Amino acid sequence: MLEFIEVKNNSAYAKIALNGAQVFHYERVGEKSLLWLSEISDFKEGKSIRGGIPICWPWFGKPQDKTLQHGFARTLKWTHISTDEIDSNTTQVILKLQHSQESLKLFPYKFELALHVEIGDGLKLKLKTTNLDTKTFEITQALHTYFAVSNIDDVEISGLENKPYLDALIWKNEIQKGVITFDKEVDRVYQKVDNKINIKDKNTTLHVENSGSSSVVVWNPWIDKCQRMSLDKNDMKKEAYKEFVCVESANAFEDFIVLKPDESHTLEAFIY
Ligand code: TA6
Repeated sequence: MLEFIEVKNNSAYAKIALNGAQVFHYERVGEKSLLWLSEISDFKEGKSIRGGIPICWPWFGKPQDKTLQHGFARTLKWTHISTDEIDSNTTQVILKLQHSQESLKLFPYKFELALHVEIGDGLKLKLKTTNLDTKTFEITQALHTYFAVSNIDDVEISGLENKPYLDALIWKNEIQKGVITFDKEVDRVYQKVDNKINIKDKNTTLHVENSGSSSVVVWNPWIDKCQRMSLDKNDMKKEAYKEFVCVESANAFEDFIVLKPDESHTLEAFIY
């Protein structure tokens, strides 16, 4: 079992694994968790939990290296820095990760990552990257959020109408026409997004507001890919595609971030 931080306050109950600084449970009082979590996910060091909010860093979607396609931040153990009540309804947890012999082999730069998680009526994540090196580096990144849904057939995502996106299934640039619904595999990187995204489920609508990011990734594996992943990774059931949709706050592909020595960048997602 992984070491994790538990937070319970007047507004919500959350759990954050030190492995990958991964928020994997967030439920507001009287509700179920907003985050989907695979019933058969592994909970072991060095592997990302299937569900919650994996942190993709220092790259997102590096196609040539499938095992590390979303970087290494989500599989390394972070340090718990602090847990503080910032008001009667909100708790802030801070975790950090710095370069190591292991990371330097994969990403040859000194860095500090700090994740601030605010747990209250909403869930806010701030991922701050600081360049501690003497050389400039660039990153892509994503807060790869798995939202629990009643049934993917009933889900409708709005706020991305008319936005350009890269269809990662066919590597083709398209423009979003109307709201997004699901009747097949969807794997899209929307660009130039600076507005609220709405995730409408049967009886509820969630909102995601980002800052320090202009990419939003929308993903559902649908039947065939879910089956392949279930067999290949054995961390989610074949029918899991019905239970979640990923709406990821990102800086992906052409929305990469360049940091000179001592510069920082913060990617923020607010879910409510
Ligand atoms: O964000 C969408 C995506 O890049 C999909 O293509 C799929 O690979 C998903 O991430 C999950 O990737 P993972 O490495 O966590 O299995």
